[in-house]
Amino acid sequence: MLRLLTAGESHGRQITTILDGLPSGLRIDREALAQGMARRRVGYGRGPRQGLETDEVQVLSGVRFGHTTGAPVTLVVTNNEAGEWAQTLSAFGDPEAGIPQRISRPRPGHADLAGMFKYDHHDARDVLERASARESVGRVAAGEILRALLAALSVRVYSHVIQIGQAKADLQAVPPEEIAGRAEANDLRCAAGYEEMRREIESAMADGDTVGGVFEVVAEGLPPGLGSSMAPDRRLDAALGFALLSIPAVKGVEIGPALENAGRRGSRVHDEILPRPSGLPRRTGNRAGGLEGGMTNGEALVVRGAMKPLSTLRRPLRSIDLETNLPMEAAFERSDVCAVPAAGVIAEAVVMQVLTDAFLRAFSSDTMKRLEDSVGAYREELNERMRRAGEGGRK
Ligand code: EPS
Repeated sequence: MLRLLTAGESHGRQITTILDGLPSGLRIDREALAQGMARRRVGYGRGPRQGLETDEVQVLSGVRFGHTTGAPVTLVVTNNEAGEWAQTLSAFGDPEAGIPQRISRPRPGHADLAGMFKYDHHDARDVLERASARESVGRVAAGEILRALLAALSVRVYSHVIQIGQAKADLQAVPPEEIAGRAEANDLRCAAGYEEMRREIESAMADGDTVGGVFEVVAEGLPPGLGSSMAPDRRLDAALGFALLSIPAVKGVEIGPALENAGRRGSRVHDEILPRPSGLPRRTGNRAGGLEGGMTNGEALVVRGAMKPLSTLRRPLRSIDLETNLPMEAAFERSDVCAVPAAGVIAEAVVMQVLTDAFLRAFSSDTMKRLEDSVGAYREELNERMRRAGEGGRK
């Protein structure tokens, strides 16, 4: 229903995003868009690049006087350093003219080696410019537009970091309603365990190393029934897995506490269903992470992503030079020590893409007004059903 395409090199002139399939009449707030972009640059342990970029989004099509028209939306984020890279990444320039040395020593863990083989490149630059997580700036820009759409449907999406290296957030003492606010207030985007996580980054930094971690994305206010159990490719779990694994360096996805659930008995995992005097039934917990049978179940959606440590190391690992086949240290360029906080923000964007798509499949609408009305009517239908059931039970 929703189509999204990004283009642009990490150090090229710009990252361009085209988002197609949005209903008309969605209000886009320029200030909210800018604030959303700023959240991705936050993060202790990020490299110098984040201080150089402002990530200002230019909206070049599909929005008129602050509202979507129904046409494809084009979003452009320019790179502030593009001038310095103009010759290196020139479309038609002379390849010998003052261009830095070719990168022929692939970094273990990066796309360099497989990409150079696959595309027959002799300079890893031709691979890494697109493998770079800079691309995610475009998806976050699109995500901020989708955040407005979901907010109009009473859905709120946030994220927080739950682990960096060996340091895990102990959330036992944190009231769930405080998690988002706490995460927003620090540069690791975590709701607990800040000092321990920061020490993990400092220690990796001191060693010329990198560190990964785990983030959690939460979506509240979803009605039951988004996604489907009727066909494997319509399961929302599958779409979420695909989306999260499309973020560079994300190697694992968990729906709710799935790994912990795998080691428990069913009676200790499944959230019992209890009646409420009005409205949808109450659940005794949310160990399902808000998904049952490939569909939202009306509880908060909780998905986690595990990010491997970044593969550009200041103290490089062993590699080879692909031009000579001799052992060499891997190439190094300035890089980040930890990007887990940013990955959480990117994950919000891709989750919002999946959720918007699921809404549009269930309530296909050309205008925001019709979409809001249809979703509202569906929510009302469910409440009415439970009210009638309650009347039947009391007879
Ligand atoms: C990245 C390497 C770094 C990061 C970059 C992703 O860039 P550079 O090599 O230019 O310093 O800063 O992330 C971003 C630019 C961004 O906006 O997130 C990589 O190799 O993936």
